[in-house]
Amino acid sequence: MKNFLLSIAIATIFLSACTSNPNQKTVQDTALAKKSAVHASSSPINEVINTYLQLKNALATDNDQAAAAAGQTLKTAVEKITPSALNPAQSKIFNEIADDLKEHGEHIGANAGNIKHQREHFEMLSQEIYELAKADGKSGQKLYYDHCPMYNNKKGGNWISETKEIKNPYLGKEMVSCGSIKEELN
Ligand SMILES: [Cu+2]
Repeated sequence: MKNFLLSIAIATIFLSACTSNPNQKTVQDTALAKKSAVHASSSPINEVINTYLQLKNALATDNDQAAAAAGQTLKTAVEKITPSALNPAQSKIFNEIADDLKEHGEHIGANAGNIKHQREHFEMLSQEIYELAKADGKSGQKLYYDHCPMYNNKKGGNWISETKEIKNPYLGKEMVSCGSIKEELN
């Protein structure tokens, strides 16, 4: 009973933290649009990460078509990587997750019209991109590891972002500013 009451209290805190304000959102959207330009980079790992960021931004605006296109691009970007060209830390992680990255890219690419399923793959993909981004520590690109407490019936979900502002790829326009920064990378 005590635990039950505690979880209600926690849920209430999350709910109030995530209440969307339509007026505020418009101002935020404009500010975010100006800041969302993704850094260009020559590193093959960065190409994968930047494609992931495009996918994340598509999901944050509920754009399943753009998400599908980014998913396909991500798969292609992963296929282009030669593991031997990476540094040892990167290539170890890459070899472990390459097949999963391609699978998630493929499923997201094939599921325009089913954004719920795209987001399921995105949640798993985000964990792998997090590990890859950590192994890519010298890229110089500032990234944020964000957390949404509400996704998937409050099991929560994480994602990587290039902006300090929260743009929630799981809840989209409904509650785009819901979430918090867990960790800053690079
Ligand atoms: Cu699938």
